[in-house]
Amino acid sequence: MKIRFASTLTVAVLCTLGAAAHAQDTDVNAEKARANFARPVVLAADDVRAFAPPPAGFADAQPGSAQGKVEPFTYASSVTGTRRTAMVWLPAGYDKSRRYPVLYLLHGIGGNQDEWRGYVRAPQVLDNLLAAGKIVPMIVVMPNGRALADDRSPPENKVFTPENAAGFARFERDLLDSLVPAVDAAYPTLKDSAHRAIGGLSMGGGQALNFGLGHPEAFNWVAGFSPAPNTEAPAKLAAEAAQAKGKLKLVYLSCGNRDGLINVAQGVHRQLRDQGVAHVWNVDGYGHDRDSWAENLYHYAQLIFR
Ligand code: FER
Repeated sequence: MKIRFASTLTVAVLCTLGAAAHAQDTDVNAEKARANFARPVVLAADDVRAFAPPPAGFADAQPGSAQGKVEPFTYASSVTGTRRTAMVWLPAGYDKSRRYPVLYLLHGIGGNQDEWRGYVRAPQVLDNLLAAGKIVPMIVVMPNGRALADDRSPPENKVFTPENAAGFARFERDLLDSLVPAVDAAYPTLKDSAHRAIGGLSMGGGQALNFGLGHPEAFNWVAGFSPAPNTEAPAKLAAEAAQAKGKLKLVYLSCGNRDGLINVAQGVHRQLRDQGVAHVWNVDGYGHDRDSWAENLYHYAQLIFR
């Protein structure tokens, strides 16, 4: 009896530790997600805009802006054993004899490699910025961040499931071991961490913070836009960021002040602040939607690779 109790306790403790480390994998369901989105927003004095809003039309195709090219890129994933597809934006004037820094943009829980392109209109934002001379010419990779053999966007009733969320956690190794090396082999990239940035929206914001701050040897520019509850514990992320201080060039955090998930970003911001890690903290007036993500891409893209 005693032994049995002890082993049950051990199992319980191990399970608890496991759940804490991977809360995002095991603890996901639609009811919980609804409750998270419905949380009341409580704003502090420093939860304010860091930038003036972009000019009207910044995310629309403009007659004066040369367009980059968006193409599919497939690579072999060591995580899923399948070939997976990312979308790649190549800047207007792309020249294979030059070398470019690379920004990786990660999508949300229901999205795929088309979300940044189609829903957020990232190519239009980037085309306009480049035409205005406001960004460094760069290559932008928009992967599928759901590292599952079937990585299609799930039907609505399967979005908030442990299986779908687990694919987002598994993407860490896919990104580091398969995608980044494949991109660096196929495109004329600058292959050091000072020339590699990561950013993501919502579930992808959590991934970008988790993977980026955990791997300063891979990414020196890190952004979470409206990061979701898959975000690791803020104290852990801030400690990683503090440790990476010499390498990290920018930590960028944003959220809308009408987004029920803002407590996630606020938690990370406050830990970064309290642990003395300089960062951008931009709270705009939007909800959990493309308006916030397009604007924050506009701001973040101008700051990287400088
Ligand atoms: C949750 C609420 C939202 C959650 C994830 C999300 C993992 C992600 C939203 C998105 O990517 O848009 O409780 O749990």
